[in-house]
Amino acid sequence: MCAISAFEINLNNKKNSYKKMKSTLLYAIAMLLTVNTFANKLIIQASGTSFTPNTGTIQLGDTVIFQWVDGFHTTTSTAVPTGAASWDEVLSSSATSYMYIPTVAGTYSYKCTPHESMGMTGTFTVTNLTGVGEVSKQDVVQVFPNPASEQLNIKISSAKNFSYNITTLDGRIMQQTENAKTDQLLIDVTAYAKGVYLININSEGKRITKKFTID
Ligand SMILES: [Cu+2]
Repeated sequence: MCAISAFEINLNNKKNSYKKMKSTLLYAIAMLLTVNTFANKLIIQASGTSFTPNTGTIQLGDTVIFQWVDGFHTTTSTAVPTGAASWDEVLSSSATSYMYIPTVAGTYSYKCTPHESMGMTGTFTVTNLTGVGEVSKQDVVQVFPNPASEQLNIKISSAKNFSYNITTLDGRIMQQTENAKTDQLLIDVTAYAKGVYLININSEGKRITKKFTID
């Protein structure tokens, strides 16, 4: 939102280049919408005797990917927030990545079991969705039935403009829509393969991610 304010000031100062600035502004808004539409990834590489980066902050709905670079390692949780899943996975030439999607905000600590004594540990922090307002409450968006097989209902109790996309767990976009304005969506999922998907809903700069299953 700061970027938009800066552009607005520029618009007032340079009226003769108004048209050019306007198209730049629209482009910037389009880019913001595009960026907000995707869940982010925190990629943590395991190499030598360290994780890189070994700290980081992400939002709920983002994905953590541990990537093997060399050697033999594990990624093993040592502390997770209450209600979050722990993990213990090998990272080696035959298991080169492990993906973890936090479902609870808080601080997560992990280690590499063989190299813990050499300081091969790390943490990441998962924050609730950015922005202020009621839309960050999980019950504002209902996705049902779950699991679904033919149609998915999305009910949004604050009928604001929103955009959404549906992705696979590894981030492949199944479909996306900008500027929906309704309190209920009916999505045809008959063409979806069985599995777990994420629906990311953006409304006024806030994001909610819900997981659902197709069976
Ligand atoms: Cu290691």
